[in-house]
Amino acid sequence: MVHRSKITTLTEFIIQRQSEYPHAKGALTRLLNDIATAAKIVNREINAAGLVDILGTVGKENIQGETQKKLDVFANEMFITALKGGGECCAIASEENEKVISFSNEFSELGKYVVAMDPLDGSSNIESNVSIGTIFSIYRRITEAGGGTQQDLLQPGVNLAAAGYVIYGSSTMLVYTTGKGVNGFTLDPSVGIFCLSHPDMKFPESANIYSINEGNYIYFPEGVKRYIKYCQEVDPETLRPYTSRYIGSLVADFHRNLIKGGIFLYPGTTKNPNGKLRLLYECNPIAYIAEQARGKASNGFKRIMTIEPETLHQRAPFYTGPRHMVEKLESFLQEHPE
Ligand code: AHM
Ligand code: MG
Repeated sequence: MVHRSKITTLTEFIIQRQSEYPHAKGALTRLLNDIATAAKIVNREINAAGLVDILGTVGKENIQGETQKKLDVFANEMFITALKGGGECCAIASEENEKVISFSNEFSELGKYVVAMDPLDGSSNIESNVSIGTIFSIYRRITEAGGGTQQDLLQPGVNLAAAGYVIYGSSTMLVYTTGKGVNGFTLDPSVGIFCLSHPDMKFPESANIYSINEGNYIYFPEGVKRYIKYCQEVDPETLRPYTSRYIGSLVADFHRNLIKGGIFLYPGTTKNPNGKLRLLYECNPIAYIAEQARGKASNGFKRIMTIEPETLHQRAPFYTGPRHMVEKLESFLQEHPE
C-alpha cells in the first residue's frame, strides 16, 4: 500500500511537466489521462479473465489475418471510447481496424492529436496468464480541420509528440515519454491510481540479455544468425555468454530488457522479409522510449523513427536495446546483408 504523502500520481506528474511548456493548454495531459483511464478498465477485465466470460476468440480475424480474442475487441472498444469521448484526439489507427477511425463530431474534430495503438499486444498469451500490454503513439495532426485522416497517421516516428505502453504484468505499469526522458507509473489497485515508481528510466550500462524467437533461426538473415552465435560466445569482459529470455509479448520483453539490460530482436525472415511487428503502433513507440532511455532502435540498417510509413499496418524488422548492443547487431547485418 502506498502512503499518499510520499507519492506523485500520473496526473500530478503530467500537469507538473506541462507547466514547463508555457504555451501548452493541457490537451496532451488530458489525452494521456484518457489513455490511463481506458488502461485501468482493460486492466480490471484482464484481472478477471477466467472468472468472467472474456477469454477465447470472437470467431473473426483482424486485418492482419489473426484471430481476434474477446479481450482484443474489448480493449479496442475501451480505448476508442475513451479517446472519442475525451475530445483531444481526432483519429485513431488500431491494430484491430483496417482503416483509420476518424472522429468527425463537432467535439473531437477540434482535437489536435491522433493516436496509433495496439490495444492489446501479445494477446496470444492471454489464456496462459502471461504479461500482455497496450502500446500507443501520439502525433500532432497535420490536416487542419474536420475528422483526422490517414495522412495524419502516416508520420515517421521522429514526429511523435508522445508514446508509451501499459504492461499488465505482476503489477500494472504505464511507461511513457514526451521526449524528456522516460517515466514509469505503477497502478495502485487499492485506489486505482498510477503512481510514479520508476522516474527517469534508462537502460543499465551493463547488459547481458538477448531476446529473440530462436525457433525461427533457420529463416533469419545470416547477420542475425552470426550475432546469436556472438551472444553465446564466452567473453567475460563483455558479459558473454548472454542470457536468453523471450516471453513472446513485446511489451513484457522490452520492459524487462529496459530494467535489466538487454536487446530485443524481431528480424525479417526468408518467409516475412519485414518481420512481424508493425511500424506505427509497435516499433515506433517502443523506439521512442528506447531512444529516450539511452538506447537505440533500428531495422538493422536505418533508425526506426526515420522510416516514412506508407501504409497503416506496415511491418519492419525490429532491433532495440542499449545503444552498444544494437550497434553490434547492426555491424553483423552490415557485414552480411543477405
Ligand atoms: P500481436 O500484436 O498479434 O499480439 O503480435 C505481436 C507479438 C509481440 O508482442 C511479440 O513480440 C511477437 O508477437 C511474438 O511473436 P512470435 O510468437 O512470432 O515470437
Ligand atoms: Mg500487437
